[in-house]
Amino acid sequence: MSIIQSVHAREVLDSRGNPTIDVEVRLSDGARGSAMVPSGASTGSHEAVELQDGDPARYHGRGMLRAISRVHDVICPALRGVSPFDQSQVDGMLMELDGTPDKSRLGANSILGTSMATARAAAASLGVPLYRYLSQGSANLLPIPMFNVLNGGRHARGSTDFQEFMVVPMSASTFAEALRAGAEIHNRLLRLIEDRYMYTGVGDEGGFAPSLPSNAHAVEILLQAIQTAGYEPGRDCGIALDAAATELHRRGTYHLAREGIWLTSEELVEYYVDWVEQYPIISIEDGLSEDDWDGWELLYRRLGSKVQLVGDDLYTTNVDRIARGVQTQASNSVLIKPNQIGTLTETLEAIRLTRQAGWSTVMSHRSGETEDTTIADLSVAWETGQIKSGAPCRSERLAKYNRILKIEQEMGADARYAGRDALRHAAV
Ligand code: 2PG
Ligand code: MG
Repeated sequence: MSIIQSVHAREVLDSRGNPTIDVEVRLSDGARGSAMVPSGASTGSHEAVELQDGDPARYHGRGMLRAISRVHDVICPALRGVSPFDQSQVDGMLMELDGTPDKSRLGANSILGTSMATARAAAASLGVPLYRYLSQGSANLLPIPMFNVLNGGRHARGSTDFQEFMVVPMSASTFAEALRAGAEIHNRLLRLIEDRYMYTGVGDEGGFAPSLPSNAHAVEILLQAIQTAGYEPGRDCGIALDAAATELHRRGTYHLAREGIWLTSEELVEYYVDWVEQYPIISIEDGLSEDDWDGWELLYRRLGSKVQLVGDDLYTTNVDRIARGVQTQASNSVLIKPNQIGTLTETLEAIRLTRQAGWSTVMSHRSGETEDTTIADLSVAWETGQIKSGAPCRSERLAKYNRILKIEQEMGADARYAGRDALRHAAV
């Protein structure tokens, strides 16, 4: 059986032009696997740590040389000779080598890069695609995509307070059709924004970022784009929000700067209730901030029976935090970001726990991305049912959607598309 021969890391740049790490694992049979790690902007404070150099003379402190030396000096010698086919053993060794609860010694970036590259090398050694390797050939469910066509918050300063306005094609019967709907709507939205605001710049995730008079204007213009593209809002397409409310939270209240208002948790929950009554909103992510557990419980009581409520900063893909959410009924869905926790094994544990609770899962990219497509294969292998990877615009976003397109074609008649069924917590 083939064994790990070497682990090598290099510094590359992500979609914001910031350094990130690219790890390559080589096996004794000549097979190789490599993976690049993404990076967030609206990061939750409970996330595993991305190790950066902190040297202001290089990339303003964001260099990856320390993370690279952790791979070469600590990880590579320890993994040499280990089987790449036992992912949980490899990940367990990485966690032990790190020895901290937040992966701050080796860095979640060094660890995740190695974890993903190991899986890729193992799949390459067996000559199978990653999704098939990770599911032992059993997975055939393709996720429903959430396209972030309007960007705000930290991903597009000067645009909306809420970070993401996503369109979710619900009536499509294949992933390819859903992607077409997303692209057509994105294109119509471009025309509408051009006509009205003469501004067509995009944010970090490829969605437009006009300076709109209010947050509600974003929903209104999106509804119009859905209609002019020939789809019916609420029937064909729903709207999903990521408020990223941790970023709006200051001294116990939420600041909506666009509207010049400060809201308590209770008032913000009523704000959402109002929107859900007016608009076809099927999913709200991070409606409240990362430690506002009481606010989350209230939101769940008010909207949990008709809207998917997704915890991102709240859970940070961490089983302890998800367990607390399940116990207190804080939401009904979890956003899954491998780099928030640091290994593939822990990511899968988070998915399993979420599913056991009867909740839904959404696989997610980060705002700082690369051409790496691992999350596309993970969403299929682990049947997350949903994925968000930004707008159907900019290649680091499309790389993931295009990868799922190819997987759908490769599966042929065996492919099942999650579609509306994935949105079981949304009254659609
Ligand atoms: C989010 C993500 C991805 P970031 O908040 O869900 O869209 O953003 O990577 O900046 O945390
Ligand atoms: Mg989020």
